[in-house]
Amino acid sequence: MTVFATRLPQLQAQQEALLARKNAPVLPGNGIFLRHQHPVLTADHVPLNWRYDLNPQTNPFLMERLGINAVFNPGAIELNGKFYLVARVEGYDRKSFFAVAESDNGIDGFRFWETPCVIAQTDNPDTNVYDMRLTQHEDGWVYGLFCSERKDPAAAPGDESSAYAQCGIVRTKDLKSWERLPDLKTRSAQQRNVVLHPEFIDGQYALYTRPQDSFIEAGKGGGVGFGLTKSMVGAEIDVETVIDPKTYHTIKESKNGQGPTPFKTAHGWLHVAHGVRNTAAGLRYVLYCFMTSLQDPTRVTHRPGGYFLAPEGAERIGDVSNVVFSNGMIRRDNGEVFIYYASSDTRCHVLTTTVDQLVDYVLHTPEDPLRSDLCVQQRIALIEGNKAFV
Ligand code: M1P
Repeated sequence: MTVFATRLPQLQAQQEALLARKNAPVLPGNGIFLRHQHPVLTADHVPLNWRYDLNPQTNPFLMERLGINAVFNPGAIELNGKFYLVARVEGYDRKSFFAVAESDNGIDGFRFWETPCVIAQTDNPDTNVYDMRLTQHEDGWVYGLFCSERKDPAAAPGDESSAYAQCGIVRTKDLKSWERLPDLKTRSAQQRNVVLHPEFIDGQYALYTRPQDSFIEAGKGGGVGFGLTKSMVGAEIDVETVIDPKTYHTIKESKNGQGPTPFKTAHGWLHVAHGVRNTAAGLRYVLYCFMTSLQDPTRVTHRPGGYFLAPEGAERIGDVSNVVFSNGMIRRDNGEVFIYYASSDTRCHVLTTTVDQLVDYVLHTPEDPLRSDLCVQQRIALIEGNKAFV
């Protein structure tokens, strides 16, 4: 038996077992959401024919010639009863691209479609694309807003690291053909984490932005911004207002950014975002929530203190360790909410919860009082209130 003939059934059996693996919630959870036992998508879920040359003549050792490093930061949408993730798939060459994976229940059984998404280029080709946010807009299109990264044209000679991030835009009706629109224009030096609001505001398209000074550092920028544009074809934001700023000695003291598309509740728009702080071990990314007013989406009405989700256990380790990041969330008609998140820029997971739980969490969790002595008072009030019950 040749090496090729021995290895192929092994690889196929291993992958089929992974794809068929059932997921289950980790009980009892924290009352806010349930984590699940297994990641929903990993590099090992990527079809073998995207990674291996399956011709025994040209690849007798069945080498993985175009390896996949990570699958993370997926956009998410439910369409016609199916669940779709548009994942960031990153090759060994560090370039990422988008690919759709489909599941019947949103919890397990995700399988990639036959080929990755083909995204047309603008006049200025993207070097790298990532972190697509999908928004089913009331204009009838599904928009995908993503980060388009290119080498910083102002980089000094010899500087091969400085990058320039802007917001790329595509739209689709079926997740199969993607119409590329011109990149978003804003007055900010760099843009990442741009998300389209699902409804018109004052007859215009509303976008959450994240203005920042340089590729990694938010600098004078940072915070979740908000701006309006008349059209998504040649989208341009003139006035960008920071509605949720980064804040000293909190989970978002270095930078923050809107996560998935927010969804509407009776009490306001419910947002999941990421907050970043710097530590001796590097940047730490966590998720947090906030709510904005239905009448004025630039007004934050509720800010539960602290993080909503932090990396735990095996989630803490990966390509960029100590990171959880989310840009995909599905609010189902039956009130369930699935939040997709990636851990350490390596793999994708799901959290399940409900609109009722998230609203209760956001409305009734106390705000960060921003000082230790006030945190002690907050905790003593909780202990005192509990005396009748313990
Ligand atoms: O490596 C962690 C994350 O870093 C970036 O997040 P931000 O835009 O807030 O700096 C993004 O590149 C994201 O993809 C990545 O997960």
